[in-house]
Amino acid sequence: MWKSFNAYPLTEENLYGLIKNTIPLIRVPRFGTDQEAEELAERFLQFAARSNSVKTVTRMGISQYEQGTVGGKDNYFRRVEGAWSNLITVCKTTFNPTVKVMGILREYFADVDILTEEGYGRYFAGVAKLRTGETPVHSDFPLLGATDWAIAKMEAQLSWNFYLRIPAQGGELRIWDKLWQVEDDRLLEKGTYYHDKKIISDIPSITIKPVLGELILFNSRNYHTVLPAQNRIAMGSWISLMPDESLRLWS
Ligand SMILES: O=C(O)CCC(=O)C(=O)O
Ligand SMILES: [Fe+2]
Repeated sequence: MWKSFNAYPLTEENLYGLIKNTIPLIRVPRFGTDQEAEELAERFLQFAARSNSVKTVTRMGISQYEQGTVGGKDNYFRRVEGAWSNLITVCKTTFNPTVKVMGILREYFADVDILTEEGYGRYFAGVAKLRTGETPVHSDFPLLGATDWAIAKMEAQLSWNFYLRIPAQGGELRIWDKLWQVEDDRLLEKGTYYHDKKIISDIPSITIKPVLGELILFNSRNYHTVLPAQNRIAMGSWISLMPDESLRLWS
């Protein structure tokens, strides 16, 4: 349960607040300048135009859910190095947000790195997403769908998002004060990781309009959604707290 429905600044105490779910989110203003955000967005769009695009979310990078849980472990790890090389190309003239996030986290945690999978190597971390339309209510804490992956050992999962383009209308991030529980999956929409809206009826929430260039961190086990928007661009990954108190990033 959250102690208040406000955004908090980045401090060690507040990072633990996210992990323990006593606060809803952390905002880091000007993680990148407007110019850096715009340049990353431009370069991502040039790139995304050449890659596979789906209807509501155009992605650059791979995700453990899409390419892994759905596509298979070999399929995911076969694509990891290619995804890293694309990310590095896009970030060449600005900075690599994944590396910068790890740098910030190292001020508070001794051991922060990219997650690795035994027998496969490192994961990818840092998916850029162009959204149009609405993102349905969901929770990102894939213990059940990933029992034979290193992520299944995690104790908590945070999400970081760096906002590269924010439309004037819509695109708010809404988070409910409710952590996913195993029994919730009776309300999972078939073949997706989205939950029926019933799961959050009567649950209090916080709604934040992201600001260009800022970084937002939240506990992705809480149900959340992105309200309808056109051409909203963000880049992010997961941060898992592992049993040895290390933080590991992956997408
Ligand atoms: O883009 C956002 O504001 C949040 C997207 C999301 O669903 C997540 O980070 O898990
Ligand atoms: Fe999410």
